[in-house]
Amino acid sequence: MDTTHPSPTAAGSGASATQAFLARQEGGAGEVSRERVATVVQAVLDGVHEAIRTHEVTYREFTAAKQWLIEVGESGEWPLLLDVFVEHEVEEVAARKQHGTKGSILGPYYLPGAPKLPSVTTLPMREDEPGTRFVFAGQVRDTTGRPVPGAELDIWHADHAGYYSGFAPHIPEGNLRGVVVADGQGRFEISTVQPAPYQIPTDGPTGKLIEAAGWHPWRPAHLHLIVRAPGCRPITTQLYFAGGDWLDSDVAQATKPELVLDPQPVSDGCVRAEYDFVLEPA
Ligand code: MBD
Ligand code: FE
Repeated sequence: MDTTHPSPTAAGSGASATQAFLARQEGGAGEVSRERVATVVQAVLDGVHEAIRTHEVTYREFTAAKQWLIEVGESGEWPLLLDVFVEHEVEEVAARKQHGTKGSILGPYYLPGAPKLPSVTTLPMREDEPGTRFVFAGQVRDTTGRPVPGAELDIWHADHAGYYSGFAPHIPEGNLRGVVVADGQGRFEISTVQPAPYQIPTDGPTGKLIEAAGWHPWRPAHLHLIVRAPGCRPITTQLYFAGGDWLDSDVAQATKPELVLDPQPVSDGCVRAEYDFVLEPA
């Protein structure tokens, strides 16, 4: 494991995720019925009460929890915390009714509006972008096996040190992000660099909780993708790397065996992996 690079700061990542979330305008649950609110919120409260009874939670602990929750909000880490510890369960429930390529969680670091790129392309990167050159190629098909021409692969990933552009001050805007438009046969070939595992920032409340509980703060190296095409249900997913650190102990519990790439060496230190996506009708 490479631990030589500096740890990302909470201010640089977790906090900016609140801005990104609010900018996407996903907020507002106005259409949820009273009955639904009462049922789900009561179930959540029942779980909290049960934990308090079972573990005889003290006033000291209750006060510490309040203090910590205030810090989560003030530091802007609600998206980070919820995506790390809760989103995987929401995704698995949604996946019960889905066909095609397996989904995974969106996470806190998606930025819409990345530039469109041709089907054979290199992701925007620094002139001296460090890391192993990595070519990711494949085809997008529908559930009947037909190619999906012009499918879009909205892709974003961390750099070789685990930092995301837009969420780490030293990375240029738009780095390692793009919307790749597949060709008439749904094919694509994306050149980039291999991402490193991601470490939850240790200096914010999410990191402090992880440390206080003695858990580890790591996600395995991954690519994020939203694959979309007209008439198809978009797939939000992630792809991982065979043999990589933390693959079997993702802090966000978002890995699936079907979502693991196995890049092979091709030429002068470059690796290549193929993956085909299957979209179901919308
Ligand atoms: C990430 O990069 C990520 O993908 C998730 C789900 C949570 C925190 C950081
Ligand atoms: Fe991520």
